[in-house]
Amino acid sequence: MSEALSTEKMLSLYRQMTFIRRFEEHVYFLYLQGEIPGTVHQYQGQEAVAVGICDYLDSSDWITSTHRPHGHALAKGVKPHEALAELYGKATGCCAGKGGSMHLGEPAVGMVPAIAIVGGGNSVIVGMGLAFKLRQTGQVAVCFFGEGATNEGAFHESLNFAAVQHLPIVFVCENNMYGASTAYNKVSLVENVADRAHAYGIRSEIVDGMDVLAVYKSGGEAITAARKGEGPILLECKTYRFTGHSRSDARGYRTKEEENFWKERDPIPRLRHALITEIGISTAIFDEIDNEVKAELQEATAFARMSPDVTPEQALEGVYA
Ligand SMILES: Cc1ncc(C[n+]2csc(CCOP(=O)(O)OP(=O)(O)O)c2C)c(N)n1
Repeated sequence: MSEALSTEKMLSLYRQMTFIRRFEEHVYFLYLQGEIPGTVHQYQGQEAVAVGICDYLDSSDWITSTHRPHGHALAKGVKPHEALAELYGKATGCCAGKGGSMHLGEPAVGMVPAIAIVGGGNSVIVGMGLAFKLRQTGQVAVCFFGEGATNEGAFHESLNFAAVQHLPIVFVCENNMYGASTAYNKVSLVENVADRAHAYGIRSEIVDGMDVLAVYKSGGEAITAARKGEGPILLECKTYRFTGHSRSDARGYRTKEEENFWKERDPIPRLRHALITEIGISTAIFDEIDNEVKAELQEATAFARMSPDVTPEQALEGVYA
């Protein structure tokens, strides 16, 4: 366990991961109840990545996200009740009910509404990084993407452009091993995404994405370096999604043994265990966190349910052509 982090900070990371886990479980329940329309791509298992990275960012820094954005949004500071209202398609949602799950985001907290086109955020991030560099604001741009995006042209073009321009960008690949049902090792002979960075002359690192303290440490170093003009940097966080890709995924492309292997590395019990055994945190603290999270989710659900639907007139607001 990292000795540099305060107990307070570690408990905060634990709370954030727990919140995202419970939020996702609750969203799945609401989705099965038919309360949330469309489909959802869930983040259970990957919480350490969003939390470890976003906790280090300033509110003026920006992120881009993917079709799997709930964890990124909550970690970057989108308010849970506005995120949930967005999933319901309500007018009080963070995108006024027009984005839904796959376009969750909130410019006010530094998150471009998520882009569901695989590799889409990789293109947008270079424009953002270039603007930060030209304006000399000291802001950093973080691009979250899956390993599936690394065979898109946009991934390569954006890495190259960001590299030659020395942009303040951290590319965070969440390698959960599968792009939908396709295993990464079936579509790439390069074992690690991190190795691909060398082709563009930039730094990269492989990080244990199931360990929030490791992500926080490596993410913090990368963000600090990017802020000093030493970007871009690529982090490959090795992680696993505990659920299927989206709805109706029976997960026939992976074995129970493999799933169990990764569940044993679940970042939440892992940090909890370390806090209890190495710092002596009482289990009562975790019960307290669980109760607070549950209450916050109940309030958010009540808010979303009571919120008004988007009217036909509102649906036309923000349409430019
Ligand atoms: C350009 C493009 N091609 C295909 C899709 C359909 N699609 C949505 S998610 C996905 C898999 C993406 O895998 P990865 O990037 O590894 O992210 P993960 O789902 O593992 O988080 C695919 C193929 C898409 N949205 N965009």
